[in-house]
Amino acid sequence: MTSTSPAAPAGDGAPAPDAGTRAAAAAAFGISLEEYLLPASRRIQLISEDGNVLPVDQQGTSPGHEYPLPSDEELLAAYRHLVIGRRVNDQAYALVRQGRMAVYPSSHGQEASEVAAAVCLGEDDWLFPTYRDTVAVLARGVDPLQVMVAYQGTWHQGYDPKEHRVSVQSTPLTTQMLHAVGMAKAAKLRGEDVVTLAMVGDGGTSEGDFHEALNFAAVFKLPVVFFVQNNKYAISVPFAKQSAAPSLAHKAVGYGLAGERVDGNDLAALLAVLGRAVDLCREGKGPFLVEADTYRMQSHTNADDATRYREAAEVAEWEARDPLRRMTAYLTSTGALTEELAERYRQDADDVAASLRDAMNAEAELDPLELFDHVYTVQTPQLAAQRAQLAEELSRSENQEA
Ligand SMILES: Cc1ncc(C[n+]2csc(CCOP(=O)(O)OP(=O)(O)O)c2C)c(N)n1
Ligand SMILES: [Mg+2]
Repeated sequence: MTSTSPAAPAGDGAPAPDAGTRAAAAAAFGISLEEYLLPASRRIQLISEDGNVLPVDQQGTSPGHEYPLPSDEELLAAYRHLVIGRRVNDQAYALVRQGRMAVYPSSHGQEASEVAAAVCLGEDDWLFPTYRDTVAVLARGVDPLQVMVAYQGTWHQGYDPKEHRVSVQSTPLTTQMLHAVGMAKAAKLRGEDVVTLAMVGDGGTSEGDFHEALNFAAVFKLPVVFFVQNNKYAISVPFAKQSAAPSLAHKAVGYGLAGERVDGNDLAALLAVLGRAVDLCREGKGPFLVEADTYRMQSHTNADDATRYREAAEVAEWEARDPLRRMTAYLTSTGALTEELAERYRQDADDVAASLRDAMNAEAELDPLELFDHVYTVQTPQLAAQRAQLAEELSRSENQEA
């Protein structure tokens, strides 16, 4: 991702004091610190809902908040992950209905936000996803089978966080934001060039951890991008009951970090905004808060029934803003997405879905005693007794079957 920062205004040639700070970033953009910290007055959107580039005066940009359109090449690479993500979500829903997976938090409608969060990072950067963000984890290159193991109800996450620099998908809300801050602080102390990106939902911004993470990151000028997917619901709680702030991106200024709001269903705008946020963090001008304006099209998980707390008309309104259809229309219109390429991506998505199906349909060989294995380095007497009791019960039932 190339930096979109304009060159610093011509000066006397002397380096600005504390050149890595947010004040230096504001000066380089030719705007005040407050203008740098506050989001642009409207959310950033580059591509219309029917797949056309918006006229510049409708993109929501303002001086210092300008975002060039990413190249077709960048968009195509990310688009492939959108196609796979949509297919994986459908497959996971089927597997839950068949009793092969315990649960799946839907990503349908949020794929552009999820994919952009993963692809805006460099190889050495770290992603901190939530339970919702499977598509982001996949876009980071983690093996789909390893990702899905967690939703089968096994005790482990399935993938090695260090291999792909992707933390475990956090279910306790917002804890991952503090982990991302801690990782960034450690990297800074070691002099390593690492940016961390923490994903969080609109509901998660009401947790105390959100406050602590933003404050600590801003005070210590850490290279962290906080990425809020405002999908308008926290299970059944609508956004109107979550926050009275003008936007979640506005929460940044109070902590002294920069915020921006972006159309969370516009892949191009997301890549531009998140890409710039990552670049600025890398230059020492972070941290950064980005709010994606998106929508959870399906229920919270398969265990939830969204028709009990929201209207079909609202869902239909968001259907028209679908991120996948929008990018298909745009890339087809530029000629970048040929029918042949589209077919290849569909085939890639079908292959991932088929391998998931095969793996999940195989009867897992589970050892119930494994439950006790990795809880303590030295097992407590109580656990040892419980393990012995279970072992005895299992051998009794095996003898009865024999
Ligand atoms: C600390 C904590 N409190 C409560 C929960 C229960 N819980 C699970 S998901 C959820 C809603 C989260 O909504 P949001 O942050 O908007 O994320 P979304 O599910 O919409 O992606 C809640 C309250 C939890 N997992 N962790
Ligand atoms: Mg939400």
